[in-house]
Order: sequence, then structure tokens, then C-alpha cells
Amino acid sequence: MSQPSQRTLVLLKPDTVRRGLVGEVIGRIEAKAGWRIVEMDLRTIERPVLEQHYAEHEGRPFYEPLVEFMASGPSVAMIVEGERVIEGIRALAGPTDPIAAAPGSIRGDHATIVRENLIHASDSEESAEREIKLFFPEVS
Ligand code: IDP
Ligand code: MG
Repeated sequence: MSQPSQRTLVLLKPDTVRRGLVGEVIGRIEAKAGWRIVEMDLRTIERPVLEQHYAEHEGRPFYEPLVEFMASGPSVAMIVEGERVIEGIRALAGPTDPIAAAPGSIRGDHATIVRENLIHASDSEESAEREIKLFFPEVS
């Protein structure tokens, strides 16, 4: 029996758009059998949305530069649906620190700076539900 399909919120951060890596990252997601991009757009994320999105990190030294970076240009926001897609896209991305991320992962292949690590993907079903509501209120 297969598990019920999941949905996750993915952001291709401003560094991915600036560096022309959108196709490279989306290609890895599309290559996974059965996963589907069901919503997608290019948008400059407003600060209040970023503050809600990263509320768990408020007060940490990296918080303010992170919010500034995330507001610095357009990102690609999407909802991806499919079998175990929450865990799966986190695995494709690799760990937060791109130097520790294994070659073969998105962060491991393309990033060096912790802040500019190309991609956000929801880390649990609860986060996915909250983040989808925040970024795509009309579809949730
Ligand atoms: P995640 O994106 O892998 O879930 P989180 O710990 O939730 O990682 O952190 C959110 C984002 O904040 C990271 O993706 C990265 O852009 C940035 N970040 C996290 N830790 C640091 C740090 O120590 N220095 C600089 N930026 C950081
Ligand atoms: Mg996180």
C-alpha cells in the first residue's frame, strides 16, 4: 500500500534565480518519478512574509542578514506534491551548511555560503501546511 501523497513548500532563493540555476534545480525535482509541481511563480517575497516564515530563527545572529538576503530579489515559490516529497526534497537539497552537504545534493554541488544555500523546503508535515498557507493562501 502506498502512503498518501504529501505536499511541500519549496523556495528557490534569490541566489538560485540570480545565478541562473532555476532550471538545474527544478530538473532534479522533475526527474523524481511521480512528483508534480502543482503551483509555481516568480516573486520578490515581502518582508512580513519572511518574518513569519523564519519566525523560529528570530533573535539568532544570522536572522537579519537572512531576511535581507531573502528580500533582495525574486525567488521561485512552488508547491510540489508526491510520495514522501517532504523528506525527499530535503534529501535532494542536502544539509543547511553547503560545505557539509554531500556532492550530488543541490547544496553540495552548487553552494559554499550557509546563508546562500539555494533552496528552502518544508521540514515536516506541520511546517508544510503552515508554509503553504503563508505562500499560497488561495490554494490551501
Ligand atoms: P534549512 O533551510 O536547512 O531548514 P534552517 O536551520 O531552518 O535551515 O535555517 C534557515 C536558513 O537560514 C538556512 O537555509 C540558511 O539560509 C540560513 N542559516 C541557517 N543557519 C545559518 C548560519 O549559521 N549562518 C548563516 N545563515 C544561516
Ligand atoms: Mg528550516
